[in-house]
Amino acid sequence: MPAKKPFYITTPIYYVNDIPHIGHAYTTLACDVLARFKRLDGFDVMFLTGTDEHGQKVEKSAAAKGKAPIEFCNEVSERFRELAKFMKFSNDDFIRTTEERHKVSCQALWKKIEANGNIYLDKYSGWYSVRDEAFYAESELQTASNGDKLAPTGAPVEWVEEESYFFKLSAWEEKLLNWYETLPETVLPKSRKNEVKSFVEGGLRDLSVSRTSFSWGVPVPGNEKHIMYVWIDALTNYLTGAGYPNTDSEKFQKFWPADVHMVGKDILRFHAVYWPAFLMAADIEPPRRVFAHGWWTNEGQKISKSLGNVIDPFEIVDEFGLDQVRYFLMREVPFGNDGDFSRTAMINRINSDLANDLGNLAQRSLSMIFKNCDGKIPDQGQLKEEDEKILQAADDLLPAIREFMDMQQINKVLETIWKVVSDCNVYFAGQEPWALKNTDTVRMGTVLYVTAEVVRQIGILIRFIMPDSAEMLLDQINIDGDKRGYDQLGVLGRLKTGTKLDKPEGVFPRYVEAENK
Ligand code: ME8
Repeated sequence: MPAKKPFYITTPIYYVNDIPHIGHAYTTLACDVLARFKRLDGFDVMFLTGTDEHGQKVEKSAAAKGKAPIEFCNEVSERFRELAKFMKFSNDDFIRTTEERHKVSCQALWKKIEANGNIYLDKYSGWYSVRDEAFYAESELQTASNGDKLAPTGAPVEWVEEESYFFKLSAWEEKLLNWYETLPETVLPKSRKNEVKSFVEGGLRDLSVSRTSFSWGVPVPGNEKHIMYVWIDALTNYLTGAGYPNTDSEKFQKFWPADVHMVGKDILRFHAVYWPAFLMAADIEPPRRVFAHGWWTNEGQKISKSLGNVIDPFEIVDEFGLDQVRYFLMREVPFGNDGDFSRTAMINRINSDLANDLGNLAQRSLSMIFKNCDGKIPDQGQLKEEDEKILQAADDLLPAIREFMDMQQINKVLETIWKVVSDCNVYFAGQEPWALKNTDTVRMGTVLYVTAEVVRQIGILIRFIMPDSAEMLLDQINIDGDKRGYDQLGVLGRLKTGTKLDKPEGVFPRYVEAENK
């Protein structure tokens, strides 16, 4: 058997200054969905997530809670691991930047960049925002109504003057501009690539990459009073996860460069400008792609702690169901665009796409088979044109959704699948198998066979998005575990006549508001 093709996907590592919210769950979910899809499609996947635990912001948050930084990090990081379990994220590893393996990796990368002549010691004087952990030029700042200077994100800034190491970012403009044009697309969506390109075309200044005014971080090798800038530390997690600095290891050889770094649009510049420049400066290949997704608001409002409208992923999953939330988040918004979380939209998706469309299709067809065909999948019989047409539509799904997945157009994948669900409902209603019960049981068998076959294929195809519900559905049709992949044995195969059904149970319940129950 040929070796499986590797696929390495990463989430941002989340700051532990705050507990996880819907935004963090969203990014990791998108990666989980991509990772599961690729595994089902025969790839050897490594999916990495984790927590970003160093820097001034975390140090201050720990102090505000009266805790030692590491004690504080342990607690909040644990909450992110709980979320991953709770939402059935299939990450292969969870990295914490406070781990020894990561310190070793950061220091090795630093030394390599320095040995290549890309780091020099100077003095930084300028603006810094602890909340954003970012340096800003005077020209980028806004002035608040009280006269205070603010970062473009609205975060407070402070004046910093200290000795600092600098990374020669200015030397990498041309190489970066070339990298953006490497195909297949290195930065997506395209609008984001254009943003990043014009930022680079506007000229890059060297970047301060160490601080001396606090100690919570990775020391600079050879000059330990300097702590590495938290972003060089954080970005290096992607290398650490692949086994760096063991570049000869099987793992590193297999998984580097990463296939997709998934990020929110807020941190695109770090990933699509600084990170590839750091890597190229260390003679390491940059990632194959950075994808920046959009921003969620809550019922039209910016999500923020001060507005008290933070959406807790644990709560919404408890209320609506895990697969329902997974489906909603991936379906509601064109992936890459901003999206608005609203209860009405969530309930509509659950009741219309899941309960009415897919749920009813499965329940009606499988119940009819259970009652009228001795609980077994009937003979396919003689296929008519309309039968062939709907089967062909299902067979065409995999190649179509592969293409969308390669561009991370997750919502398009779901739209494409649901178009076949809806066409199959039209087919089923049009064929009226219930009316054939007393007139033509052979034809009834064909219609039920065809519908069950489409349900089987959809059941396999949706495993990456709604793992539990898909398994329940496939269990009811008694599909073997090894016949649930995206291959000839699985989705590309055919349902076997005579397969015994379990009593069909609705897999996608309707959501009923509590007061109407
Ligand atoms: O930036 N909508 O960590 P962070 C969508 N540690 N996504 C959202 C969101 C929202 N309203 N809010 C947060 C950091 N996110 C750094 C990253 S990586 C080397 C270091 C998601 O805890 C989105 O993915 O602030 C965003 O990029 C990320 O959380 C920011 O997480």
